[in-house]
Amino acid sequence: MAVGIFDSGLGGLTIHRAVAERLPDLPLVYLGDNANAPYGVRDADDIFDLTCAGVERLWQEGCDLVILACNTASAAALRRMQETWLPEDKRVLGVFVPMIEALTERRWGDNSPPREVEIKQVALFATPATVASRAFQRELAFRAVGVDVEAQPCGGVVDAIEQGDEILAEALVTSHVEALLRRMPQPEAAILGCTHYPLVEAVFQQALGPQVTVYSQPGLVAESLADYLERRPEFLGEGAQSRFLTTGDPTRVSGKAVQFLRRPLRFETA
Ligand code: DGN
Repeated sequence: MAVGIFDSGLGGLTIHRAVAERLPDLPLVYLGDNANAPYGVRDADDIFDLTCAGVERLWQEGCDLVILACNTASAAALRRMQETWLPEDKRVLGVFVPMIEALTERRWGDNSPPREVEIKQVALFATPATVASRAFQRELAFRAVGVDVEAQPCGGVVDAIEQGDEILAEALVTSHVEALLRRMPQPEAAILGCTHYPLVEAVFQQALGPQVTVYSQPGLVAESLADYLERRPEFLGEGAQSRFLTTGDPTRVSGKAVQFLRRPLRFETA
C-alpha cells in the first residue's frame, strides 16, 4: 500500500518533497491533474468532481490514504468528500488542518471543543478560490475562538512561479503583502495557504518582517502525516518507490517539474 498525494498540477510537489524527506521509506504515488489545472478558476462542483476522480485513480494504485495537497481542492471539496462520498475504509486528509494544528497546538483527530489560543491576528495568503471559500476560517472556528483572520487573494502568483518569472512573483507577493498589511497592520502569524508559496517563502517573510511567524505547509503536513501514521499504522506502506502520474502530457509535465522544483522527475500517464 502506498500513500497518495493529489494535486491539480505541480504545486503538490512541494508537499511530496517534504513528505519524502520526513518519511523516506514510505512509498508515495503523486497524481497531478495537469489536464484540468488550474483549479483556482473553477467552480466548487467542478473541483469536487475532478478531485473525486483523482482520488479514485489513486485508489487504483492501492492508496487507501490520500493527501489532498491542493489547497483549492481541500477548500472546495474535502469536507463534502468526507461527509458524503468517502467509503469507511479510505481516508482523505487535506493541507489546512496541519497548519491550523500548528497554530492552535492541536493534532489531527482532536475533536475537543474550540478554545482560546495565544495567536490572535492571522494573515492568510491563498488563491482567490481558496480565499472565497472561507474554508480556512471555518476549520479554524472548529478548533479555536477569538482569532481574527484577514485573507489576501494572491492573484497571479501561481502563474508567475510556474512560468519561472521570479521578478514578477516577487513583485506580486510584495504588493499582496502590502495590501494585507493596510487592513491588518500587525499580524502575529501568516499562513501560506497555497502549494506554490513555499517556493517564495523568503519573499513573504521579507515583506511581512521578522516579527511575523510564517507557517509554510510542506514541513507541517509531513510532520502531521508522520504523527497520523504512527497512530494509524494500517495505512503505512512499504517497499515500492515513489511514482509520479499525470492526467496531462507526461513529457511536458516532466519538463515543467524540473523547472518548478529544479530536480528531474519522470511522470507517467495516469
Ligand atoms: N495547488 C493549488 C493550491 O494549493 O491552491 C494552486 C494551483 C491552482 O490550482 N490554482
